[in-house]
Amino acid sequence: MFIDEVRILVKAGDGGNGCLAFRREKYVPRGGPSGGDGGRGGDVIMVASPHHNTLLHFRFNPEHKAERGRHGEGSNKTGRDGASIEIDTPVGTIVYDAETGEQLHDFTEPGDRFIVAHGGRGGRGNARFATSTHQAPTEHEPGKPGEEKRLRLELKLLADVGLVGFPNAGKSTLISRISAARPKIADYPFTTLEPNLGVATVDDRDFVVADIPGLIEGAHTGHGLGIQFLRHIERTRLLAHLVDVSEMTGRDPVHDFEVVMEELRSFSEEMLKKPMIVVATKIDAAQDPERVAALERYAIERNLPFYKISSVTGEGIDALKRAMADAVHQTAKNA
Ligand SMILES: Nc1nc2c(ncn2[C@@H]2O[C@H](COP(=O)(O)OP(=O)(O)OP(=O)(O)O)[C@@H](O)[C@H]2O)c(=O)[nH]1
Ligand SMILES: [Mg+2]
Repeated sequence: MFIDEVRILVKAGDGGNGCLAFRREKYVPRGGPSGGDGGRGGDVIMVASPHHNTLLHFRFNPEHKAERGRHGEGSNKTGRDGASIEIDTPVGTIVYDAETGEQLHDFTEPGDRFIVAHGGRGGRGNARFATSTHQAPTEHEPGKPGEEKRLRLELKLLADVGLVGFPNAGKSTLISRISAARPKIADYPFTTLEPNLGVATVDDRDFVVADIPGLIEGAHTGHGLGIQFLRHIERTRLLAHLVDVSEMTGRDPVHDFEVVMEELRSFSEEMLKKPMIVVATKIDAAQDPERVAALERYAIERNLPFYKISSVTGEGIDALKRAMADAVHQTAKNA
């Protein structure tokens, strides 16, 4: 299951109350005020963790509360501060206040920390109110409540490679060949309704691949599944554009390629600036070599790397995987 949005409740610790007390000592008839301050409530801090890729753990644990501050005590004892809690969230999480819709933070780097709810201040004890003219104060404050917020967390998938192409182009089949992802695969369009993520490994280099729904002509006007799902690959470093070159499509591969490019453009110009690898798929089922050759020429004219694969026979898969890893790590270095 792919999860990219979750709601959680965070509650920082309340401040401890200030204390009302007077010294009582054996040989001192009238002691002075000695009520200590309450401790601060703990904060709720979110931390970007490189070890989390999804918001799934929040589904099982939607409430996070920090400890309250202890109350002040007599003999001028300040209450202990409440402990803060840290909650891990994947890099790429954007935090919104669920009530106002305001964006509070965008976690872009591992280790990035942000206080989502501040602990309440402790109340002052009566000792703090003593002055030369006011020697037996009875004033003391309650602790301030800790902040409580409903948050909406949104995670844009931090995939490195986005697979784009027509429905049925073989995107899900490819991700199942190069990663442990096991998405639904079928010979009808729009099999994939939700993005699938897979981790591919070449030698010791990992990269995350996102398999998304197919695009068709007019997707930006709502045809098929629309284009909104493209936001899941907005931050990828590389696009692999899959074009079915078999006769089964009944369409021209070069035309398919252009249609998808147009849909990408209508989502955002940035999409077209991403490095792209052109992948001719289902070459085992392509009878007419000219269909493959035409696409290859088209790619070469545009300086786009070209690969041909069959997910059935395995032909070309390793070379493509290696090219993806190289491109991902190359753009990582340049970034
Ligand atoms: N002959 C052949 N068939 C393939 C190959 N790759 C995928 N297929 C078949 O093509 C059909 C569509 O494959 P999918 O992987 O579901 O295609 P998709 O691009 O994910 O499709 P959507 O999710 O609908 O966008 C399935 O019946 C696959 O078995 C291939 O290399 N050769
Ligand atoms: Mg699919």
